[in-house]
Amino acid sequence: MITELETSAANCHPASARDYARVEELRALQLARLQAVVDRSWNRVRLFRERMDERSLAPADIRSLADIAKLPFTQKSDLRDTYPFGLFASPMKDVVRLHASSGTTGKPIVVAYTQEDVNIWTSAIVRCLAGCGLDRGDVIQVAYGYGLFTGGLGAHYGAESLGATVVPASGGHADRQIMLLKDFGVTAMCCTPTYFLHLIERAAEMGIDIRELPLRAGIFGAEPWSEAMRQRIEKLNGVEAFDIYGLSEIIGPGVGCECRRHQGLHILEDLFFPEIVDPATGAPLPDGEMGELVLTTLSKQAMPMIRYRTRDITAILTGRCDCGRTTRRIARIGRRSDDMLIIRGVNVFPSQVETALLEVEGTLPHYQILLTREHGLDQMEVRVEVTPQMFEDKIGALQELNQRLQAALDHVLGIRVRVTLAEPHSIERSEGKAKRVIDRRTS
Ligand code: DLL
Repeated sequence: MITELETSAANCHPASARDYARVEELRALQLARLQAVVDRSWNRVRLFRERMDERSLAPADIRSLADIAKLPFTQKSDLRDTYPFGLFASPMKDVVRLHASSGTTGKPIVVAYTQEDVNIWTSAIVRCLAGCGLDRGDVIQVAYGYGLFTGGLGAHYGAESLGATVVPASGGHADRQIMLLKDFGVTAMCCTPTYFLHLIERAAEMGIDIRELPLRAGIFGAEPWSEAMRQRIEKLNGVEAFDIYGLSEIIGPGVGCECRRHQGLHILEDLFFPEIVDPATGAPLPDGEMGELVLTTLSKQAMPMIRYRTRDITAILTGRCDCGRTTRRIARIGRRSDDMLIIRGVNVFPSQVETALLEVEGTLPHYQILLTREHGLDQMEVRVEVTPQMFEDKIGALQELNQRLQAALDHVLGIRVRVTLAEPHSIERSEGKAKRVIDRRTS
C-alpha cells in the first residue's frame, strides 16, 4: 500500500514532521541537544570525562555546532575496553534493554537503552518506514534476526508503531519465510539485501513468482550493497528497494534511510549529528567529499556516543532532496575503511568487485572473493555464479563471459585477478550479513 510521495510537512506522516523542519530551527535544536549530551556524558561517563580533561575542555566550551570538532572521538575499541557496561550513562535500574554485536574477535560490544531511548528509536524507524511510503494497512515481514542483533526488534517496534501489521519472522527458514510472504499478503520485507536475493531464488524454485504477490517494498540494510544490486532486485522482482542504515553503537537501524526519490539516505538529524572526517587523520572534510562518517547521538540517554568513528565511508550530499525534507543526506555506504584489501600493493574494496561483476550480463548477484598467497605473492580469485541459461550454454559462451568479467575487473581494480565461473547455487547463501571475503593468506 505504498502511499503518494510526501513533499512537505503538510502532507507527510505525523511522525515525520521533524524531517521538514526549517534548517535554522533544526540547527538550534541540534546545538541544545549536543550541549545536553556532552554535559550528561561528562558527568556520568568516566572515559569521556578523562578525555575531555586531557584536552582541558569543559562542557561549557561547546558553544556552537562547529565546536563539536574539539571533542574527542570514540571508537569500537572503547566499547570493548570498557566491556560490558563502562560507557553507560544511566543506572541499570533505568536500562530497559541491552543489545550486543558479536564482532569477529573476542568479547561483543554491549549497548543499552532507557525506555525513552527505545521510544525514540521506535519513532526513528516509523519515520524511515513512512519515508519509504509505508503506512497502516501495510503488512511488514521482519526477517532481520531477532535477539541481541538490533535489526529484528528495532524494525519490529517501528513497524508496529507505524500501525502496520508486523510478521516477526526473524532470520532463517527460507521456505517458511516464503510461505508467510505469500499467504499473509506481505507488502514490505525488511532483511539484508543478500537474504532477500536468497529468498527470491528459493521462491522461484518453489514455483512462486514474486511479481505476482502484493510485495512492493524492501527495506534493506545492515550490509553494503551496490546500486547495481538495487537495479537487479528491482528489475527482476518489481519491488522498490530502499537502503536503511544504522549501527548498534548509535542505536541500531534507523540512523538514516532513503526516501522514495532514492537520492541518498536522509539522516535523522535531530537525533544523530553526522560529520565526515579523513579516515587517516581524523580531520573534518567538507560536504560532498568522501570520508569516514562520524556520528554523535543527540538524544540517547543510556549510552550516548560522542563523535563515534563508524569506519563507514560516505559523503554528505550537497543540495536538497526533491522530497522536501530538510535533513542532510549521505551517499550509499559502499565500503568501510577497514574492509580495504591490499593485493600486491593495490587497494581493493569488495564493493568495487560487486559493481564490476553485476554490470556484466549473465552473472548472478552471488560472489565471493578468495585470497591466497602463492610463492609470497597475493592472489585474488573472484568466484561468481552465472545464470542457469549461461551455465547450460556452450563452453565458448562461458569462456567469453569469463573474458568480459576479467576485463571489467581489470578496469575497475587495476590488477589482474582470477575469475572462476561457478554453478548457480554453489556459493553459500547467508541469512544475515553476507561474508564476501575469504582470506587464506597465512601471514
Ligand atoms: O547492522 C544495524 C542495522 C540493522 C542496520 C538492520 C540496517 C538494518 P551492526 O550489526 O552494529 O548494526 O552493524 C553496523 O553494518 O557500521 C555498516 O558497516 C553496516 N551497515 C549497516 N547498514 C548498512 C547499509 C546493524 N545500509 C554496520 N549499507 C555499519 C552499508 C551498512 N552498510
